[in-house]
Amino acid sequence: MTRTAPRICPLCEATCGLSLVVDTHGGPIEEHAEADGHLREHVTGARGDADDVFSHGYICPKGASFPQLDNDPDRLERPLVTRDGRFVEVGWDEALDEAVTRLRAVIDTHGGSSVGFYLGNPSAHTIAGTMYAPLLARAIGTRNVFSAGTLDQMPKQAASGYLFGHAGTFAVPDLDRTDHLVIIGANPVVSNGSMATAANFPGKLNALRHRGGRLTVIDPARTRTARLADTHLAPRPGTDAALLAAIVTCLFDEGLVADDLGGIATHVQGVDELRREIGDLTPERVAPYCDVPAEDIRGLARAIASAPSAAVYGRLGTTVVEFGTLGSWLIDVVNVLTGNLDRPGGVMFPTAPTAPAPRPARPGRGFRTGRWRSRVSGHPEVAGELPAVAMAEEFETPGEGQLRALVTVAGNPVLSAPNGGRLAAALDAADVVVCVDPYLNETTRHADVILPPPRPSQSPHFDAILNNLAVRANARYSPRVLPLPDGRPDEIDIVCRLILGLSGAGIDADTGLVDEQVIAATLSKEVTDPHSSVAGRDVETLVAMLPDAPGHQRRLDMMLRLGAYGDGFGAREGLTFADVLAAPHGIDLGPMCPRLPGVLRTASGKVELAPDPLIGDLARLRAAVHAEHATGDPSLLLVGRRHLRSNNSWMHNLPALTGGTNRCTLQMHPDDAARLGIDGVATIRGAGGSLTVPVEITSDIKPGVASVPHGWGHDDAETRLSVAAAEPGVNVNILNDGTRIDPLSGTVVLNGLRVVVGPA
Ligand SMILES: Nc1nc2c(c(=O)[nH]1)N[C@H]1C(S)=C(S)[C@@H](COP(=O)(O)OP(=O)(O)OC[C@H]3O[C@@H](n4cnc5c(=O)[nH]c(N)nc54)[C@H](O)[C@@H]3O)O[C@H]1N2
Ligand SMILES: Nc1nc2c(c(=O)[nH]1)N[C@H]1C(S)=C(S)[C@@H](COP(=O)(O)OP(=O)(O)OC[C@H]3O[C@@H](n4cnc5c(=O)[nH]c(N)nc54)[C@H](O)[C@@H]3O)O[C@H]1N2
Ligand code: SF4
Ligand SMILES: [Mo]
Repeated sequence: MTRTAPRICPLCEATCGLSLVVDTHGGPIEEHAEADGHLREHVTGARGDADDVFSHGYICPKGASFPQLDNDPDRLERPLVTRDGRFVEVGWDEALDEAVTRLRAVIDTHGGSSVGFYLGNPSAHTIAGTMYAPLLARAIGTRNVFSAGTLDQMPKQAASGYLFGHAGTFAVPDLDRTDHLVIIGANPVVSNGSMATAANFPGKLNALRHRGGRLTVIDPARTRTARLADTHLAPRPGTDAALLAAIVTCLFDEGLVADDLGGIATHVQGVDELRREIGDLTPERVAPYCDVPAEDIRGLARAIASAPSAAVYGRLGTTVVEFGTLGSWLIDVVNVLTGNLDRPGGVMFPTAPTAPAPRPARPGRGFRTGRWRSRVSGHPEVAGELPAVAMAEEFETPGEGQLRALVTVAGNPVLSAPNGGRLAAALDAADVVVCVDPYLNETTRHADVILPPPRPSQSPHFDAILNNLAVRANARYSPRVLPLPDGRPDEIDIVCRLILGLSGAGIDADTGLVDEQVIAATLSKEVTDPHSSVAGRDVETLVAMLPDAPGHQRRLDMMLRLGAYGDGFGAREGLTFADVLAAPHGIDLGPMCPRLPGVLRTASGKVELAPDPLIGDLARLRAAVHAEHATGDPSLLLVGRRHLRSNNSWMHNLPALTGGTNRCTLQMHPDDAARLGIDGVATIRGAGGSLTVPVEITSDIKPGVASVPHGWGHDDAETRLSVAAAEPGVNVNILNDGTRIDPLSGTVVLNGLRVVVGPA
């Protein structure tokens, strides 16, 4: 017998609705279940949910592999702790108690900041990661907070912070209505989009073409996305900030700046200063550096300016690069100057149903970095985080404030970050490492305690973060599809019990206490805000209106009711959590709407187009543009790539996703291969180390560029990834010594790194 159940896919930012097929006879899946006396139901299939209001049935190979992920025999079911240098399975109370006692001991002796906290990518896709993990960092009491953000989007956060006043306020391309989409350094046909939550990105690109719109792709590789483009420009990696600066100078010089900035000029300041400061970075000046003809840059500037609407969108090719924050800033500068900020078809600010309801415009405190600094290299804090690549040195370097312990939630920095070997050694030497993670992998194998979350099917789901990036507002909640076995904490419970343990309440305290504190604090603030829908009301009365339900649902109800579409706790018609729960395929809340000026929190209350730190960093860009470029340089510039059947470092263990074209190879142009005498296998050397990799020769890669995917290198015998180990690949991040950082965001350079390639 089978039944089906809707479940939002947690495997990428597209948040597709899946329809899971559940075998209700129970499965022989793994021995533990039998030992526990559970004959469990299990998930046997996943289809796209045709009724899902956001994804309308779309699914990709990763989503289709949900059952294999859920049933993966290598997934940890019980906590592991080290005893005499080996991992042993223990019960939940013992593992949690050990984690808390050992972390407490470090905190009591050396202070909260001696414990580091690393939050990895999948945390953006879980309730535990979005609504609870930040509270765990606070309970530890540490300023040594790290995340995959400084391997990814932090430059975009910093740029958005300077432009709009808050590092979480993002302008997202209005994919469904734009007339000209310009994609820079992203491959959404494969990645399914990032920092722009849209299900069926490939379908949206096709729809753009069908309605007569234009697609421009800027990428040194002719990716699957580039193949759909009307125009494909292939710049030298790392040079996009210069190319964008040249578009800006061209807009100014050719009088292409939109009248009244498309109607938002009163909300923008700094246009004249920008024009002055961007100066000589003209298309002709940057063309040799970018290796893109000046006429192509001018042509693009004109095309963006003349389109009825246009949206410039950048991702990893524009962030994990030397000028990541400058590039992210200039993307939105082009959007502003061409009149495309905050208008349909341009880039707009989404309104998530759980975000606080929009308030009237008011100047904010603005965005600044460096409220504290990393101890060893003095990196400034950015959006509350220090660079992930600084973790190893913070462990290695003795002295006051040295890192002695680490808590990770959903991260694999030993593979995903440069310096993996150094970090691994540091973790082995640490007093204690606690990982909340379902796998014994390259990072968690250095832990003292591993606390595995249950299967995705046993976890509820709500996208509290990704809704802030959605091209169409929606509210969707997935309850657990399979029940949790007795005594098995879910990830919310695991994180809450760590919080309660560290805060002194004890690991056995009611986990709902964590939520009640957040609820009380949030509502106490709301009732004193004259612009809140609950201004002046009594907190206890409001709390009493929340459902008698698990803590996360009570919080979601509060957030929804206070949000833009909420009922204001009965003050108006609107959403409650009960409405969302009653709509298993979700509630569509419509397209993005204009949000200026209310969304701004800069000190001026305007979009600040020429912030000092960015203007200041132009000197570094100018120096790179003007530097002499040696001809005949034997080195190549390394870039990354993604594959439809890969997900960073952690899905190579699913048979359905491995093999075929999903291989860890070095892709390079035939001219380079001939010049360097390479055939079959190559050796790559970078500042951090060297690797031997199979080569794929393809004219889809620009000459002078080498493309190698990340997340491979599963050859550590101490891990438990039996499928991945059979085809381990190599860890490309070994090549990177992690010393090149975008100074404004603390983000390490992963794309555009110089490497030397030769025959193996
Ligand atoms: N299937 C799959 N989907 C994923 C992931 C995955 O691993 N697999 N990972 C998820 C994650 S964590 C993220 S952050 C997103 C990333 O989403 P994307 O950014 O869309 O993914 P990438 O494939 O890294 O695309 C980056 C592109 O930038 C190009 N590039 C590299 N350097 C430069 C440069 O200097 N300039 C320009 N213009 N282009 C450059 C590369 O050739 C590549 O095509 O994908 C998410 N989705
Ligand atoms: N060279 C190079 N390096 C890169 C990139 C690149 O393009 N090139 N991309 C970078 C990017 S964009 C990113 S986002 C980072 C990713 O960096 P990380 O987030 O550090 O690494 P992931 O590979 O995503 O590993 C995710 C971890 O989460 C665990 N996990 C999976 N599901 C869950 C869950 O539900 N709960 C918990 N608690 N754990 C879970 C997995 O077992 C795994 O250990 O890598 C970066 N590294
Ligand atoms: S695109 Fe694929 S991985 Fe991403 S949410 Fe949809 S089904 Fe899941
Ligand atoms: Mo990412």
